[in-house]
Amino acid sequence: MNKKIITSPSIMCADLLNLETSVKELENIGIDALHIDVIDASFSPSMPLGIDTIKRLRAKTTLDFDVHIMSTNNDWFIEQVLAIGVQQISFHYETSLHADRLVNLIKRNGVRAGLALNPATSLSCLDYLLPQLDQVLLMLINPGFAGDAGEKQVFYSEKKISDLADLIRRRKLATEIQVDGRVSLESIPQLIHAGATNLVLGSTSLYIPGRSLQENKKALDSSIENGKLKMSVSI
Ligand code: S6P
Ligand code: MG
Repeated sequence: MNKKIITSPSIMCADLLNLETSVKELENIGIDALHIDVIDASFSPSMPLGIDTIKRLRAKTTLDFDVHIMSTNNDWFIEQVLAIGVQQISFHYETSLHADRLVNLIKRNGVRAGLALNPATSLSCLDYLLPQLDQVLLMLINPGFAGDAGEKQVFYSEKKISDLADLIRRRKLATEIQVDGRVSLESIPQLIHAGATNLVLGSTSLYIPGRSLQENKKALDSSIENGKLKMSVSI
């Protein structure tokens, strides 16, 4: 199996004072979607991007917008980003009273729907919703704390990814597995081998400080190739 690995740079790791230029650079090096973190400061203590910034960015690029909502008020944020015109929305299971209803709302608007899970959240919450989801976003760090250098990827990342990949395979679904949080050049081969199909790229891959975006992209491509190789050898 040679499944495409989707690359989703996390825009909050780009130069926030020169967003338009940063997005043009990403267009030039070739990536699949912009991962846009919407954090409300209540879910976790940060707020990198506001709704109006995302709205203005929409006018500047045709790249797909892959929105990751980290909020205690999913209904409001989902309505806001639907109005902007985005291609995929993931929201957190942990803050959803009516997850099924929100998935239906997103899909009714012709947008791909994803459910995001905190590292410690069990996959059992997917029992009934999985067939309706376009992707499951597995957080590999505690969401919203990416700026904290002490925040490490959880040790059970690969186990959780491969458990989810098994579940998807057994149920004959095509759900993407997006991984987010310290998805580093070093860990990417193992994450792909475990079953990750969509990589959120931040300070440990595409935005490693002190190197150009082009240099990081080259290293990223080879890391992804290593992951695919690892996978084909073990089949
Ligand atoms: C915040 C958010 C993430 C980060 C990403 C950064 O938790 O959901 O998308 O932006 O984790 O990547 P890295 O490689 O710096 O951890
Ligand atoms: Mg994210």
